[in-house]
This record gives sequence, C-alpha cells and structure tokens, in this order.
Amino acid sequence: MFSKYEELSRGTPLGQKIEQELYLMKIKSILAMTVLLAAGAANANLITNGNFESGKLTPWNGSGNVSLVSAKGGDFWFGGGSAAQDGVYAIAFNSGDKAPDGVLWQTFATQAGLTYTVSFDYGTSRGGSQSLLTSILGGDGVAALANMTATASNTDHQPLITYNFSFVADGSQSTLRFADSRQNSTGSLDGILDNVSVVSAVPEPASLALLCIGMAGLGFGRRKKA
Ligand SMILES: [Ca+2]
Ligand SMILES: [Ca+2]
Repeated sequence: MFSKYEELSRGTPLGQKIEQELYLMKIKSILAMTVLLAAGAANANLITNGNFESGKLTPWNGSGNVSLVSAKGGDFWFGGGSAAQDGVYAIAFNSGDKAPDGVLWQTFATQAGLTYTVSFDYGTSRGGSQSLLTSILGGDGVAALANMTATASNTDHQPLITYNFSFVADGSQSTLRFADSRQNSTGSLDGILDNVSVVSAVPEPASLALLCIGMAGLGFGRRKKA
C-alpha cells in the first residue's frame, strides 16, 4: 500500500518513516500468525472422535457392555432426557440391566518423555453412583503408566462431571482405556462418558518450529532493510 510513495520518497525523512511503519506492520503480522498457529497445534486433541459425534464407535475399540447412545434416538436418558454433554452422542456403560464389564480403548501417537493431560466427562444416567477405571497403557500396550478411578454420584438432572489427570509417555504411542467398575447393583443406572481428549501439556515440537520460523522471518526482514 506504501510502495508508490516509498519509491518516490526513498532516502527522505518521509521515506524513512514509511519504512519504519512497514517494518512494524510486518513484525505484528508475523507475531500474530505465529502465536495463532502455535496455540492451535499445542491444543490439538490426540483422540479421534472423542465426543462420539461421528455417530459411530470407530476408531475406538470396545468389548463387553459398551454402547454408543444418542439423545436423538430416545435411547439415551440423561438429565431428564436432555441431550448428551457435548452434542447428541455419548457412551453408556452397563446400559439397561447389563453387567458392568464394558471396556473402551483407543491408541494414539505420543512422544516419549512428554507430559500429556487426559480429560473426559462422566456421570450417571440418573440419580445414583457409577465408577470407571481410567488407565493409560504405555508403548507396549500392557504396562499402566497412570490410573484414575472416576466415581460419579449424580442426582437426577445433574450434568456430567469433568475429570482430568496427567501422564508421561514412554514411547511413540499410548492407549487410553476406560473399564467399567460399577460398585452398586442397581441395573437401571448406566455410566455415561463423553468429551474425551488428550493434549500435550507443553508446546509440541511443531509449535516450537513455527516459533523459530517466525523469529527467523523477523531477522531476515531486518537484514534486508539494513
Ligand atoms: Ca457427544
Ligand atoms: Ca445399567
């Protein structure tokens, strides 16, 4: 936008002022873009279909009494018949009067030595208590790197509760595993799971690389102007 004036006034006080303005604009735009890209990459959810809104279980694996349920189909009762915590689909453990033997798991890419934060929403389909044993299995798919039991004691019409825990990966992949561990014997209660995410707790290498590129861009611009 200043190019014509820049050409006419090069070397004059006005030209120097225009150069300064252009340089400041360039710094601001590079910094803004770098921050945006870095923030997006750092917050990426490593779990696919963590809110179950694809309407399918894939790529999750399930065994035992695990069901994909929908508020749309009327087979999902939560909070007085309202929608699931996020969207219309959620997971029900021991749906109806079935035995509490459901297991749900998904394997995702990690980097050894980095810390990750697991988050999910869990509750009961109506007043009562349910519990879920949440584990992170390491790169060998067997050793548990972290365990956390979520116990929910909702009354009717209460929203799901958000649970969090962290782990340090030991290999290029980790597995998040939910195992129903219902303590009570009331068959009409179900455990409800939604909004599952795993995010890196520190900026990922990709974010740091973007930051370096941004800073290098600034340095290059500076030398060209000099
Ligand atoms: Ca959902
Ligand atoms: Ca049940």
